[in-house]
Amino acid sequence: MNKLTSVDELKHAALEIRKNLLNLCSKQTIHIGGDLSIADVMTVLWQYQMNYNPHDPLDEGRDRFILSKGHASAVMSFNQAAIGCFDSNDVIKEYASDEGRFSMHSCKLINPYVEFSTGSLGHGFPVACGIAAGLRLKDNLTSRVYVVMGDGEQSEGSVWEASMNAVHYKLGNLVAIVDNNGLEADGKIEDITGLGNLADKYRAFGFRVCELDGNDIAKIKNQFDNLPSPDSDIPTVLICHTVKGKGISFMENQARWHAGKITEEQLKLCIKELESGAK
Ligand SMILES: Cc1ncc(C[n+]2csc(CCOP(=O)(O)OP(=O)(O)O)c2C)c(N)n1
Repeated sequence: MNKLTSVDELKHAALEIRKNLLNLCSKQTIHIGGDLSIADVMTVLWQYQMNYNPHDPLDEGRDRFILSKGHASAVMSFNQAAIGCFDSNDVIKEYASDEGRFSMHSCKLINPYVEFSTGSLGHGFPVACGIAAGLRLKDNLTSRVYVVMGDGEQSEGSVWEASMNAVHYKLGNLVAIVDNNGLEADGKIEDITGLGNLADKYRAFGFRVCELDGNDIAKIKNQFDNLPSPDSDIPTVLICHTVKGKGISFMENQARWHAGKITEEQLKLCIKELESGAK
């Protein structure tokens, strides 16, 4: 497919992703809260930013994407569908079925467009760092590695071991993205394992740190447009301030909607709310 280039096109694309997510959520339980919070970033990443050819998913020159918060597999699958990896109706039909290509957590064994299977928090980010280091060893100085983590995921020690290594190995080809929605599965991050000032923490480790509204398409696009060159020496982290459940008023900022299923009646209300918000 042709890449989307304008903010308006990307806003429309993000609306379509949200509609697909809610539709799927009316069929079965998905991790809807964290899918919706990161939907705008994922849309700009997959439909504008990444160098990725769905007809050649193993092309050496591709950008790599790791969904470290692997439970948000639905928002990734719908973005892959949007760029032509498969049909979005396939995602709705096959998601979490025994024979399907799409599971509750991102799985490489059944979906060939998944770079690395994830779901156990704290694993994807270290792997992304390893892939970024490996690209350097292979003299690939043009590909980037993008990795999306949750803010609850930041309490995994492996995130900080990997951060030290990312800086030590000068992985300027690494772009870490934190979905900073303030909620975990059961409650507020600050009540479970408070993160303090996350930007200062990454800065102290030696990252280039950018903070932004992660539900603002224009701001997200702008951050991607201004990334340092992939052959540079300092890894980037984008701390994206987002709203869990973004776009659906009864889900926003509610830990109860970390995962769940909606009724057909609720689906109609959700679609109406999304469409009225888009005007
Ligand atoms: C190692 C590990 N521990 C626990 C879980 C169960 N779990 C799944 S999602 C989740 C909450 C994650 O919160 P966050 O990273 O903030 O994700 P988001 O709110 O963006 O969905 C937890 C604890 C897991 N998947 N992996």
